[in-house]
Amino acid sequence: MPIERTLILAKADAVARGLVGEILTRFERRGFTVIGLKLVQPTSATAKRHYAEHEGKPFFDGLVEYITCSPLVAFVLEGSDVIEGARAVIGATNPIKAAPGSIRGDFAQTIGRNLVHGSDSADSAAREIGIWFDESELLARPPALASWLIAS
Ligand code: D4T
Repeated sequence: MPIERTLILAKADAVARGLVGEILTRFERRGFTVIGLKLVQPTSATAKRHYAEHEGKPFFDGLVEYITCSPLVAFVLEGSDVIEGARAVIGATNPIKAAPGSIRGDFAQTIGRNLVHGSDSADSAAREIGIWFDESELLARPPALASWLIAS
């Protein structure tokens, strides 16, 4: 079980609907640790960089408009297999197919307003964390405390 980091975005609709606390709680209850957190108004350039793999697709412009329309909350989670684990907490990309009990399955309806982003691989996580955070903004828990928390 590797200790990993992943980038989570609680997007514009999560902030507007007052769901940021609920979303953070879901990850914390699962045992993942928040090591960086900020409220950000994304620029179009940042949004395009984040979603670069989707450039040219029919939904790209709407996606950029959605995540730049108001502030979002970006955070970095650390924990055992957190990349896959956080994706499970978030649920399927299309909320209508997301399992009840997941964030999207409980709070979202449409793919164009799916509330949360979570990195989908170690490479994506490293790239995306670098877009939204400076390394100096990430405050890892000391390893002894991290293992004590997981063991409890
Ligand atoms: P994000 O990036 O929001 O966590 O979503 P996923 O990682 O779960 O899914 P993704 O990269 O395939 O899609 C990115 C983003 O684009 C929106 N989208 C996607 C859309 O509006 N229409 C579509 O047909 C697809 C495939 C939703 C998520």
